[in-house]
Amino acid sequence: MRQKSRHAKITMNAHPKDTGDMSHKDTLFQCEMSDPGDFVFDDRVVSVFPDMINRSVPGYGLIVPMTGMLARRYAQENTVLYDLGCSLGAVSIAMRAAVRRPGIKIVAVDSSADMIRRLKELLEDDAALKAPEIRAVQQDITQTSIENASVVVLNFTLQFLQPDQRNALLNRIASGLVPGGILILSEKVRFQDEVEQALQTTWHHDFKKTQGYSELEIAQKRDALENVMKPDSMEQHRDRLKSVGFERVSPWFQGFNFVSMVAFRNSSDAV
Ligand code: GEK
Repeated sequence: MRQKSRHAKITMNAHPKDTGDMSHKDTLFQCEMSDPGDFVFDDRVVSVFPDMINRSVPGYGLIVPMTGMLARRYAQENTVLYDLGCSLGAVSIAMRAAVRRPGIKIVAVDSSADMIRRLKELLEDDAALKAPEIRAVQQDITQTSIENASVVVLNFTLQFLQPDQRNALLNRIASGLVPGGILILSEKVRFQDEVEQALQTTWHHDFKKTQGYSELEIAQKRDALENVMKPDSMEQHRDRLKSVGFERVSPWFQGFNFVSMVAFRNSSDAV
């Protein structure tokens, strides 16, 4: 059943005021390092996270509020909305602002203790918007039980799981969705065609340069992410989603090598 009430205003600011005031400019990879090490979501990253993700992921500032808008359409009364790999809760906050259904619960999960600690502080400070409650949980999403879900969001998180863990998570998400429920999956993708891969990577680096990152910062961040973030191709995403029972996969956004898609259990739910 679709909502008939008038639409809530959907903010285009991916991190509304509640995450903005403590966020600093990302300068983590500015100094030359002999070995940048593996990227970790620790306190240093938390303090610059909104700036970092907005300047690194083309379209992030659009994807977050549009995820709220999609959640508004597909959220069902007395169900749970999951934000898996929530970081500072931008998607949860966008869903809370957009969704108008009775009995909704929002569960925001992240394995980083620093992220969850900061998210809890932000939610406590946030006196104006209390309902529905956002439950912030520190947990590895491979362990999260997904039950009675109408909307599950993986916003740039699946890519951080070991490739052999991705199928099992998507399987559990598919099983935990109520009829008519959806998965919103946003990922950095790689391209099977080498020329396309080179082209999109160049354009992404150009984007980062327009955002003020230097060649050194781009190179050092790329090295730090190399072992921890392993993007799949669109073909792999489609095949894996189909194999766990999502009949329809509808991409709705692409900004260079960053893609967002909606996956439906039943094609008939899509219209
Ligand atoms: C946003 N969705 O702002 N279990 C739980 N969390 C994890 C795991 C795991 N196994 N692996 C990584 N993470 C957010 C942005 S950021 C994307 C997501 C990025 C968490 C990790 O701690 C981090 O907070 C998040 O996934 C990825 O819309 O930084 O490119």
